[in-house]
Amino acid sequence: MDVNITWDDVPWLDYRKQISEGITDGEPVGWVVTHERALLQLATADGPVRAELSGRFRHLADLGAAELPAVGDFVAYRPGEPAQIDRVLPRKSAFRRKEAGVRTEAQVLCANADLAIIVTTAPGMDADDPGHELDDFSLRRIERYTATLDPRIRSLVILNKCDLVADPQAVRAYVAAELPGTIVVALSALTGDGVDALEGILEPGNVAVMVGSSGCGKSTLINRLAGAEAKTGHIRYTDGRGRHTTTTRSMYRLPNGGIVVDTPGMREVQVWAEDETGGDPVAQAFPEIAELEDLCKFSDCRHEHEPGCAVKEQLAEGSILPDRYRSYLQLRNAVGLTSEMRRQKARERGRQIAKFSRQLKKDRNR
Ligand SMILES: Nc1nc2c(ncn2[C@@H]2O[C@H](COP(=O)(O)OP(=O)(O)OP(=O)(O)O)[C@@H](O)[C@H]2O)c(=O)[nH]1
Ligand SMILES: [Mg+2]
Ligand SMILES: [Zn+2]
Repeated sequence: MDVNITWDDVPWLDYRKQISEGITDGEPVGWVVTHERALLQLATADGPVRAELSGRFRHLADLGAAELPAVGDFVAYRPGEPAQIDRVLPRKSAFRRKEAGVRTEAQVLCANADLAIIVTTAPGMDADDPGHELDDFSLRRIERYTATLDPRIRSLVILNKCDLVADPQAVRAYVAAELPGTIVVALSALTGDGVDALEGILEPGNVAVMVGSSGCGKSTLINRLAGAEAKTGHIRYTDGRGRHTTTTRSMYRLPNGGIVVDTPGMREVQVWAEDETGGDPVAQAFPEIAELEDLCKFSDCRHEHEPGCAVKEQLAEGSILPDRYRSYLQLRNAVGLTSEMRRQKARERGRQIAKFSRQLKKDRNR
């Protein structure tokens, strides 16, 4: 696991400006730069450190009372070989994903990121059928990505493989019009065309996490951005079809000091409920709808059959796209369902944690 990040690259001061609680002065702190199963690699003021979770932390995590550290997390550790991680310091943001299936828990993919880069293959366009959706491309999938984002993380969409489309700027304009409020960049990771637009967005000290389906070109783009600085090749293997697939999450420092996290491709994005910030990720993914909500007659308007609904009015007038409206309702309802499942799970977990603390107390008094 060779990663080109040293403590000098770590945005610790920036983090401390935003997070002041839950940190003990003098306690050794590391930044998780990569992990392979239970073994984590930290960048620390004392150089690279190999670390694992302490037994107590692992137990709390098993109970669901603590979230496992992810790439980008600051952790407090006890030196050793390997060092022991006792806790994760408060996060300024968390990029989570929920696996397809019935689990109600989401996994943290990257912590403390400033920017999420949603990569997708550019849609094919032809004169008869503008917006014809080719293989990997789906507007609705992009909405699902933005609707699961922590509101504290900015996002942008990359249409990659533009060397394969006739008119990248027309494709970009089409996608931007279909996704109001979304920043869309068209480029080719292979030829490098359009990549400079992205370089201006990745600021020194900022952490960007790259997400998207397998094969959309995330690793190729990171290689392109990193130039001679890093090669993502060492975290790839070739599958039976000769493809290189990323299997771990790792971060790379770019020549300008920006940091990018590569992630394995996701097969499907599941929406789920997460409101630790009190924000509404679904509303955030549909700004043109959210900004009308205050104008509805009823403050709890669901924009379905209520009279005086400003959203339905704009829909009738054509300033809200029908597909966007449908997608918004669908995502909102899906999030409502997972929220209910999560509440049930949380009650169950509360009981288990109470039992664990009683046991700890009993052991101590013995
Ligand atoms: N034509 C073209 N091919 C590209 C471009 N970017 C990536 N590719 C190709 O697409 C394939 C997949 O690229 P990767 O960078 O491995 O994709 P990935 O998103 O990292 O995939 P996972 O690691 O599986 O999630 C490779 O064969 C790349 O050469 C591009 O801009 N244009
Ligand atoms: Mg990859
Ligand atoms: Zn309404």
